[in-house]
Amino acid sequence: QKLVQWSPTDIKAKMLEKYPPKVARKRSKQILINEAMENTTPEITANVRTIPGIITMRGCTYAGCKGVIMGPTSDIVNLVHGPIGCSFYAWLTRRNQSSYTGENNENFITYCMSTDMQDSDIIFGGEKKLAAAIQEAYDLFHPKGIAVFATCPVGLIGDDIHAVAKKMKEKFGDCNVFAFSCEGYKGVSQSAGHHIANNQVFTHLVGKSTTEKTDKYKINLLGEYNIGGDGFEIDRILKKCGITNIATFSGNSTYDQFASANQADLSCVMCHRSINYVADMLETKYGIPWIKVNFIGAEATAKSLRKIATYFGDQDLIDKVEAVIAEEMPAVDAAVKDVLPRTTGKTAMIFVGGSRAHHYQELFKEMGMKTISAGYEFAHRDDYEGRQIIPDLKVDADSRNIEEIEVEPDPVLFKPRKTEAEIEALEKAGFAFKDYEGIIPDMEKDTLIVDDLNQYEAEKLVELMKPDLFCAGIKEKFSIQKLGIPMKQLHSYDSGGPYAGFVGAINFYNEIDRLVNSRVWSYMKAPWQENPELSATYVWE
Ligand code: CFN
Ligand code: HCA
Repeated sequence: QKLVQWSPTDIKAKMLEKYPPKVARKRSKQILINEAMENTTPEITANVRTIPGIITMRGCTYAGCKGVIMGPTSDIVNLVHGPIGCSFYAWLTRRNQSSYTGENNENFITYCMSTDMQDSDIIFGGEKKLAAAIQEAYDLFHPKGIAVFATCPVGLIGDDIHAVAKKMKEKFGDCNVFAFSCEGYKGVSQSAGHHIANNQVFTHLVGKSTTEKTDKYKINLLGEYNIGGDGFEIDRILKKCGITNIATFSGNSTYDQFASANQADLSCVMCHRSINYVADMLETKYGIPWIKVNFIGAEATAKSLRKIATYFGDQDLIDKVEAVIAEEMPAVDAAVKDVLPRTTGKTAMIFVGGSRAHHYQELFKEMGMKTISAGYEFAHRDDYEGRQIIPDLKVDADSRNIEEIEVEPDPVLFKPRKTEAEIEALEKAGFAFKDYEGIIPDMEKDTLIVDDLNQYEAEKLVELMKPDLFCAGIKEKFSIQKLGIPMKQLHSYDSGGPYAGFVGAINFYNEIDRLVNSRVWSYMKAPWQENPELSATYVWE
């Protein structure tokens, strides 16, 4: 068999060659040959509409709002106003776990609640049906809160879900009812749904708690959704260090956690893409600064803990964090040492939502593996470049219909957690508050970065670059495996996890080792193996 080594330029050209010229031109701007931040690195186009006809990996705005941000909340009734399919789709598919039992077992995560709209509701309007469903949920559960989510038809027929929510809230008096205009068609991806969710959570929940949080070193953990139990492992570590996580947005979260987030000393942002709006609003209204953290990868976990300790600056905390790291790392080191001979030099591709395609590269690096191609489904340019980018109006037009809420400092509750002099001293000592990382500067030269990868391009990439492992979601899983390449879901973790923190890193090393070294994949015949014309190999220098 003839072996051909494709250059990144060849690969890009081959990915585009079958497209009509207009489509190729557009997609070309979303495929970047990485120059690893040398001056020649061109901009990547992101957060733009998927070209009709392309089978995208993306989800919709409703998925981003109902599924991602609000889905993991334990004791708020999540009621979907729409046809049953939308609710069924969002029913426990995201593997966000919850340990909350409440006083009366008020954990509603396992339920699937919907108004089950029918043709007649579409024609005559569904507001009465929605009010009846809210009443039913209230009578059944007497929850602290009921959240209502709009699906596409609700926006199209013009049901006023906010008016219904307000009326019911006034009627009950002891239950906070609020709604999200997160119709699936809004915006270009899940990302618009995050924004809508963030705005409403901030407006209707944050600051509403009556209990005072008095612990030392209080943080909010923003953008951690407890997929596969990641949040449990992070909480275990934080607790061991003496850091109190008063509110996770929104893994294993409760009504009261959201409501007390304004009392934290510091917000730690894990998935910047999905939650940066809340972090900024907490800072503006209550004076809570935020820092970027990442608990995916053992080294990244240690770095994030040190960063939190440095922010607070107390020697006791700094020592405690070092002691915890010293206690946890030997098991991690032993696990890495075990897998390294089998995983070093293996290659991976990662295509997931808006932050994991970057965060998981840390774990692969620890295993001596290279990420040769990666990209996000829906991240914005700031996630690619790792810096705040002034929104481009043209691009913003694609995240349509998101009402920006006005946030002003609260005259009573705004209290800067550190004085300006303290902040300046921290920054002088090299402490970066807003140093959120970017996939472009962090990936190696000549890697391929692809925004909003689609089914066709995924198969093409695998064919041309032949990675040892492909990471994406359920829609990609089986088509990739049929090509003879092991596939790991980095949304749902298949049924594995946790992968965050120290214990998570060990789990990940062992699972990936098994995957990339399993012989079963060599028995598969991919189309190019059966057809010699397609034979090619990608050699990593
Ligand atoms: S848990 Fe998060 S980490 S919230 Fe976001 S951008 Fe999705 S649901 Mo799927 S796995 Fe994914 Fe990220 Fe943030 Fe999850 S990479 S696509 S919307 N995501
Ligand atoms: C979503 C949720 C999702 C989908 C995962 C997948 C998740 O986008 O609606 O495609 O496997 O993590 O559950 O991203």
